[in-house]
Amino acid sequence: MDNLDQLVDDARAAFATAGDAAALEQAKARFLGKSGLVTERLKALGRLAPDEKRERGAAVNRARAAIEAALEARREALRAAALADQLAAERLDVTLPGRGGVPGGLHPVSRTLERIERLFHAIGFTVADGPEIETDWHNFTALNLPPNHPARSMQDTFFLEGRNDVLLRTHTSPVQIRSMLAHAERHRGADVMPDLRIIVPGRVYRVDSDATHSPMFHQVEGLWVGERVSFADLKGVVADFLRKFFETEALQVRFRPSFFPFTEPSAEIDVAFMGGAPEGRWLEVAGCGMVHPNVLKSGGIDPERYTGFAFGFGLDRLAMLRYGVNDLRLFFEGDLRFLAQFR
Ligand code: 2U9
Repeated sequence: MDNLDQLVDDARAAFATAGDAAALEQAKARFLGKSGLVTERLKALGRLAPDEKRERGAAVNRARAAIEAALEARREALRAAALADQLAAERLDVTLPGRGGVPGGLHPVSRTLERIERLFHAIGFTVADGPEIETDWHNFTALNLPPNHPARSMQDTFFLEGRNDVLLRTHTSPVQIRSMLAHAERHRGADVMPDLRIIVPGRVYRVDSDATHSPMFHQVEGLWVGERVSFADLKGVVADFLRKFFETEALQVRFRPSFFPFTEPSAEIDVAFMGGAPEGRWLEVAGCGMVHPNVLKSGGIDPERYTGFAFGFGLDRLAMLRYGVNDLRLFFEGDLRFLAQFR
C-alpha cells in the first residue's frame, strides 16, 4: 500500500518550490488535477471492498485536505510576498524635502535692519511705523519745509494722480511727527512727559534713479525727545551705534556742520575705517541735528521745556557698506544669483 504521508510531503515540497502563482497552479494540477496523484487514488477506491473502501477513503480524503491546505497556505504566502515586493518597489519616503525646496533667507537689507533694531533696542528705543502715502502737511509743512522748497516739486516727489496734498512720503520723518503728537497727547496734563525714544525704518520714495539712487529706497531715522537732551547725547548715541554696527572700535566718526530745515544745528555724519577697507577715506553715512523748535511744536511738544535730537540713515547704503555691494540697484532686482550669497 502506498504511503499517503509521503504523498502529502511531496505535495508540500512541490508547492514550496513553486516560485510564483503559475508554477503553483502547475504543481496543484499534478496532485489535485483530473488525472493528478490524489485523483488517481480516489478513483482506485472503486476497486476496493466496502470495509477497506471506507477506511482508505477517509485516509485519502485526509491527505487531500492536507494538500489543499498546503496549497492555500502557499498561495497566501506568494500573495503576501508579491504585496511586499510591490510595497517595496513603490515605497515613498515622506521625509524627503519637496521638489524645489531651496532654503530661503532674509534679504540683506532686512538683515541690516534687524541688526540696527537690535542695537537701538538695547539702549531703550522702540520701533515706530506709519503710512507710506502721506499728507503734504505731515511730510513737509510739519517738518519746517518752506512752501517753495524744491523737495515739494513734482520733479522730486511722487504725488498721487490729480492731487497736490497727498504723496508718497519722501522720508520717514512724518512718522516721528505722528509719534510725537500721540506721545504728547498720551501724557497731556502730566507733571512731566517721559522721554520719547524711537527709530523709524521704512520705504521712502523720490523721483531719482541711477547706480546710487532708486525711486524707492529705505531709511532708518531716529528721534530722542526729553528734558535736557543735548547734542552731546546725539554724538554719543550715534558714534556708539556706528562702532557696534561696523564691529570696530577703530572707526573714526566726525560731525560736519550742515543744514536741514527740520534740525538746528545740523550735521552730516562721516565715518572712516582705520586699518580696514576702504582705509582712511571719509564716507558720509547719515545726517542729524537738534530737532527744530518749529518741528517740536508741530508734534505738540513745548520747545521751551523739551529738546530732542534726530538722525537719518540710508538703510540701503549701510547694507552696501556692510556687505561690500557697489550698486544699489542689485538690492531691488530680485536676482537670486545675487541674493543667494546672503543666505
Ligand atoms: C523729525 C525731526 C527731525 C531726521 C534727519 C537727516 C538729517 C538726514 C538723510 C540720510 C540719508 C536722508 O536717507 S538719506 O538720504 N537724512 O540727513 N535726517 S536729520 O530729522 C528729523 C526727522 C523727524 C520730527
